[in-house]
Amino acid sequence: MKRFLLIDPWITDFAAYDFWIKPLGLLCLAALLREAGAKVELLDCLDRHDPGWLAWQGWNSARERWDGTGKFHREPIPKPPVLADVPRRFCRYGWTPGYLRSRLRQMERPHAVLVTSGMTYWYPGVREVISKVKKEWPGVPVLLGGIYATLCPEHATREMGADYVLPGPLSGESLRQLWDLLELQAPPSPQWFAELESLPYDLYPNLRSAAVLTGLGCPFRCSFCASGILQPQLVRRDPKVVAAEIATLNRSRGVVHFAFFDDALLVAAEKHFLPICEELRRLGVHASFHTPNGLHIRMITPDVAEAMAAVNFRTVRLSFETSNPERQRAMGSKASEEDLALALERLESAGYRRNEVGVYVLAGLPGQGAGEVVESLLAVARLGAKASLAIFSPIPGTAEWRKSVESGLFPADADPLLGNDTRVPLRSPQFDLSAVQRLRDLTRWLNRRVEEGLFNFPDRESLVGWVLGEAEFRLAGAEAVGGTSGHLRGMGA
Ligand code: B12
Repeated sequence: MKRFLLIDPWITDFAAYDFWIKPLGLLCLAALLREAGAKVELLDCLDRHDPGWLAWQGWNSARERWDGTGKFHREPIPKPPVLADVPRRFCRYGWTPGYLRSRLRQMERPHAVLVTSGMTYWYPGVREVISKVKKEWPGVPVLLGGIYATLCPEHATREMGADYVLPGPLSGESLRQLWDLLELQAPPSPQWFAELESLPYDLYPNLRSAAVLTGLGCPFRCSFCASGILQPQLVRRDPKVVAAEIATLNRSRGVVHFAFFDDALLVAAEKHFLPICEELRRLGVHASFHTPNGLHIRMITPDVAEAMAAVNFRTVRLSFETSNPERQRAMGSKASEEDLALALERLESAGYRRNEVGVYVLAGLPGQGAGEVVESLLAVARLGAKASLAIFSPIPGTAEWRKSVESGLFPADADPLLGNDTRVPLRSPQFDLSAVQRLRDLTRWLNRRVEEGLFNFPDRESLVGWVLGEAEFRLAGAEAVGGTSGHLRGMGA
């Protein structure tokens, strides 16, 4: 019997937090390899609940928040030279190399090792993991795939030390190539995803939360997003099968937190999302559901809002990005401020408090000034919702990437590390790190006001001046909500 080891590398970054993270690409691959009769083992260097890892740290269990999220173990590591200008500590998040080595040494030598990759700028962790594997088992072929490998295939081929880099989704063609490399018979059907019964979560001995994938891809082509490159067509699983998978994990493994990682969960909801919710109710699943990846605002119909409340969606994030109508149009006309207002009304009618809803606002898009971001944050606050600030970083292959290259912000052959969202604002003519820090402080402050039901905000100009360090005034209580950027003196808010 063929034996394959699947590895999800650790993260190397300035910051990382476990928002129900699971290597779904690897889990899909594991399901297919098992169906082909192979034995599969998984080392997920981001699994905070792995019993061996807990014991290695001398812990009984990992600390977590009410929603199942939590902090990774982290260790400072040398900052890559191209990031030397970022005044932050660079860390490895997840298992230590020592623990990974000990796990590799307990294992029998596999026929091949399959490694996945996440963010493009997390590649140092991928390289380090591959080199550890190569050191333990010289001669065992290492195959690399995943998001970084798909978006930066040349870089990955040149730099990672893998024997094979397999970019792209697992489609008919790439599966044939993979099956040949692994010397397996009969590749899976090209419809494998639509036919997927369940993800092999039994590979996690101590499963506390699960990521759910009901569909791959997205019919929208937002200018900053790579979804269309990663998976050109929307493919979906049967709603009943998805609900059954969740119900089984809930009953047999006691999992109560499920995070949907879909890019287009609500598209054609009457045929997909609504039946999933209906089935979850019919099966009597008692759990909390989370959508950390933003939902399409215009698709929050009254039925969708009610279904979300009925099955207990607790973390609800909406993708707004900006309140600026021109930029909304340029990015793909996903949602206007009116659309956001309507969605919030519907969620409220379904039983949500507006301030339970998180709204993504993007900062640092090419040509976007601080004024637009402040305006967008204020728009969200005025509507009574909480903003979640996402810092823009250009992703190779997207329209915004091309704009960033054309505007000279980025060389076309830039090291993917330069796309790190902590570093990107350093290079923007409109932003610097302290402006970003102030935008973060402002977001926290506005969210606190919204939570307290205080809806009088300073005017836009004063806030922009403050964000840019040109004006000083006091955001009452900003320190108490974790403000770090100083200069919070002067004018009253
Ligand atoms: C879920 C998700 C999240 C979640 C969970 C995060 C996580 N780290 O897992 C949340 C919401 C928290 C999140 C946050 C962010 N995300 Co995000 N996220 C995603 C999303 C929607 C899905 C990822 C996923 O699970 N896909 C499904 C699996 C099945 O796909 P896959 O891994 O690619 O696997 C397929 C193939 O690659 C292949 N495969 C995979 N591994 C292997 C291995 C081998 C050997 C082989 C042969 C094949 C293979 O098989 C699979 C099937 O075809 C992607 C978009 C996307 N469509 O992928 C964005 C995405 C990864 N995120 C992105 C971004 C920008 C972010 C943020 C930085 C946004 C922000 N500015 O705040 C933050 C960063 C958070 C962090 N530090 O983790 C970008 C990536 C940017 C980059 N430079 O790489 C993406 C691509 C979205 C986009 N905007 O284009 N994210």
